[in-house]
Amino acid sequence: MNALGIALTAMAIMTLTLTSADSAVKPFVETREQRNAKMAWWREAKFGMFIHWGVYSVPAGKWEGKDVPSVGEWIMLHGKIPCADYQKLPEQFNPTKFDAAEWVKLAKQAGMKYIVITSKHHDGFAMFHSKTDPFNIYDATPFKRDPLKELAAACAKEGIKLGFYYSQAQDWNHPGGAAMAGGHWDKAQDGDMDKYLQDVAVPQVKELLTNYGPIAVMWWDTPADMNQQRADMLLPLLKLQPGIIMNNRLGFYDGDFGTPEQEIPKADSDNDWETCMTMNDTWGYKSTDNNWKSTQNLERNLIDIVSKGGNYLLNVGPDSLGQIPSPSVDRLKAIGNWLKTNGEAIYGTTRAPFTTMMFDGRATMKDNKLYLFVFNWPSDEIRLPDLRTSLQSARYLGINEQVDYTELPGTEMRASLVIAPPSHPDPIATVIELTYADKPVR
Ligand code: FHN
Repeated sequence: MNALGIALTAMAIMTLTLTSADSAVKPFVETREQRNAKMAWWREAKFGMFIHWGVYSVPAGKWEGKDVPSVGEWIMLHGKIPCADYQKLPEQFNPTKFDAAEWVKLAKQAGMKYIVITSKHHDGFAMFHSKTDPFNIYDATPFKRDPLKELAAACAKEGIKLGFYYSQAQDWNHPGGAAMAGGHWDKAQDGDMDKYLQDVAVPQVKELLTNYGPIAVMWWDTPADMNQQRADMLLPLLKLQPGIIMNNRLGFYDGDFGTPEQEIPKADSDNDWETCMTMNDTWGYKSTDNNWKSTQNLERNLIDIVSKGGNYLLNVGPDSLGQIPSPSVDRLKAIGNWLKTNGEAIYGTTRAPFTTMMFDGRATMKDNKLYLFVFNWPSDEIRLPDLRTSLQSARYLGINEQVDYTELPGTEMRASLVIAPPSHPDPIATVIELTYADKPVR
């Protein structure tokens, strides 16, 4: 499939994902207080690590010596690889460099508060010791370990919340898995979807929500051919994890949060949403994909997303030895370093009382404080709109200088603020903390 075909495929997936999963049918009966209590940690966390890791990291984007133009985890479909050939891959999958503690330590160093990892992607290969089906990393590879078990233990030890991604509808190696974006290409894939759900998806999700300790997020994906009857086969399993939250991609039902992908929506509601994004162009590892976004781009994406009330789920795609690519590691460490001195302007904040920025930057709010993130300073000053409260103090986070500001006269309770540029602005973003007499409102 050429690049256009891939783009159209992705569009089709996204349309299906965002429309079919964005129904208004609420999956749970809960009070506002119950919902707020359930979402509290997630709204505070703001920043998570997405991990796309699977047997597709073995071919890493190439098949029979040729590049397969697609994201790494879609190589089987775009390469139209026969099931029997793909099912030989686990013999070569022995990620001896995998170290769960190292991955969790990196997430913490990056300032990430939760991890969502692919437990089973569309290729149907389970990255855990599934008793449901031997097409899994424990039974089918020389590795003979359960990386999700090891990751769950490392997350519990370090206080990082753990979520599982599960492809509940698309499954290219089990008969009856939904056919999307080019459908089935191998007779072995033909079968009944309800039987696939009953025999594979339901028991595997049950294993995931039973055998790995506290699971904080269920991250469903591509709800192809899902309907209420099929969603109702899976939804009750969440009762195994009291307090768990789920995204909006189960199918038929809405979810606890929206999932804009590779994009940052405008800030137009107080709904919960999470942008998921790659650091290069692929979710699953591809040896040829070195189109890495800059640290500044990634950091400013985090600031932009949080200023609009969202979470950022930033992806890493480990290789077939279990190593996170070094360009990802370098970027995550740099982002974490910036968050060390500026994180209080990110974690636990909400949208500021104005969305139109009068300067090249963003703003967040927490209680009686406003945080301004100035990306590029104008030559003279930045201005803030009038706010119904009085400014008590101003300071830079991460810059050892006084904030030079003037309050211009306005109505008795409303004044606009002019702030002169510092001598050494932060190249990612200069953060100014403004403390007011009470919560700043327009
Ligand atoms: O098809 C998948 C894709 O491989 C990747 O997992 C993304 C991540 O959100 N979800 C689907 C495309 O929307």
